[in-house]
Amino acid sequence: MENIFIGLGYEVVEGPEVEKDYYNFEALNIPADHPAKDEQDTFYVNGDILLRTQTSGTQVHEMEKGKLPIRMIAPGRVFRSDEVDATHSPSFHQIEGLVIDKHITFADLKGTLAVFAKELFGEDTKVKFRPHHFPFTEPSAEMDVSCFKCGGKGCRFCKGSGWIEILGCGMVHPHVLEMSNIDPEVYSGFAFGVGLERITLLKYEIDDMRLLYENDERFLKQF
Ligand code: 2NM
Repeated sequence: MENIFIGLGYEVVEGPEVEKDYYNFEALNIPADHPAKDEQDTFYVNGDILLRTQTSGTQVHEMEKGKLPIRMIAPGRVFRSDEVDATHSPSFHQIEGLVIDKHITFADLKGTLAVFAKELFGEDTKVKFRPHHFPFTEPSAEMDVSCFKCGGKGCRFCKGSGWIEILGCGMVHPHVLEMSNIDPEVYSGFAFGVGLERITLLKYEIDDMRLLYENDERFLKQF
């Protein structure tokens, strides 16, 4: 995935796994009463410091540097207070992307993510966008790809629908730009977030996420 975005001219930027509440939530327009901030969902070190629940904080650090345009991805480990089961782990990985420049539109988002999907799942892959809500983007969407197992006819992987949900995305909320001292009257941008384990399980037909973490060589040697 990094290579796909490097090929599109993106920079790969890493940031801290232990983060301030401000960078993980507040600067991303996530209000104090948002359910994601609950201690049931987020691991807190203390009232102000936490284990990042998304890599977006890395994007905020980059926006604050004041060097524009930005074309970056932020890969890395994130943490959520979830019980372990076949599809959940308290620690997993994401890649989030951010582009900010003059005249960036939703068409740029769609074109970029369509290229990403084709490179990852094959040239015949189709994409579709469904309206969604994220506090940090407006408008927001989820992107589905045509099922890469059955080509869209419907099978057990896509639960008969022909489509598989792959990522969340949207146009960066003007308030998010403002909070990082970027003028939303001059600049606009798009952002997206992909869960890496989810895509890995789908792509390699692995039915239990725990297999990825157990370090059993009999499993790892298959790839
Ligand atoms: C997602 C979905 C939509 C996102 C937003 C930003 C930032 F920093 F620009 F505000 N970074 N990543 C984003 C947007 C992440 O994950 C599902």
